[in-house]
Amino acid sequence: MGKNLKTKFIGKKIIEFKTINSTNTYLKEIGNIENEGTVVISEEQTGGRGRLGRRWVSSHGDGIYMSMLLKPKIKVEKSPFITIIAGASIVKALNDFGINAMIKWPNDIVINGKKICGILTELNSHMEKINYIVLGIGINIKKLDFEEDIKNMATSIYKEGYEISRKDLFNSILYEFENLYLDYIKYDEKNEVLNICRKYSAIINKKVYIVNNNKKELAFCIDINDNGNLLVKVNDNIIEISSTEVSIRGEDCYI
Ligand code: BT5
Repeated sequence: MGKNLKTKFIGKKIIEFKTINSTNTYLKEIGNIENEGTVVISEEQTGGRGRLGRRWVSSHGDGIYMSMLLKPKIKVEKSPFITIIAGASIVKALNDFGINAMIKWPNDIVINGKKICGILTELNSHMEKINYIVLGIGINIKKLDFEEDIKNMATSIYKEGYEISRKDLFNSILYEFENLYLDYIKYDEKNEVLNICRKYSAIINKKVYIVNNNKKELAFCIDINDNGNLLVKVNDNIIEISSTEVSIRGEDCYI
């Protein structure tokens, strides 16, 4: 990994594993001593993690399991947008390879309504200062069989009829991410990210369930606003939903 990478600093150092519990957990342990841009990648994860203590199935050789270290000099409250930037860069990279992928706001990428990718952003901060952010990305590339509990909602790029080299996709995601990330942290520029998120949204103009702490509410998705938050209509009220800690589900399917 890393050959032909066109980035300025992301992936200049890549730490590769055959197996590891979780690339996010590992990078969090060394986050203070490594430079911004360091990437950890593994062939498999034995304890891959999703959000809120959920798991991420990461079987050997079937996908990309990677984490990158970021040290942006921005306010803590501006950090959730980094997940949105990651989603935009992944969906752009995939579509540029001719893969018809969409974003299920805020952190899933789907093909034909099923999840192929999840993003887990973890923050280490002290008072109002960000020490570092670990941005974890898991992508199903070749996996054909999924366990019973996720069979109906999970798929892979290959299973949906596309072929792509793991290395090309990795390089392209890092490149797209770096450009959009630098625009955001240097100039607070979000337009391109928002345009990508709107263009490839799997939920705008659709009815979905908003799931939060076991509460499930049917809502109509109107737009993603300039903060990267979702605007929905529930019983004639327009509500803004922040990207932290909610899940979205389709009316009668995953999305
Ligand atoms: C996520 O959480 O989607 C974030 C996944 C992040 C994984 C990367 S891999 C590299 C880095 N190191 C880590 O340890 N993690 C990151 P969430 O939105 O909570 O979704 C988790 C849910 O997705 C699970 O509860 C399952 O229902 C489903 N799921 C688990 N494994 C999956 C898979 N391989 N493909 C599709 N869906 C899966």
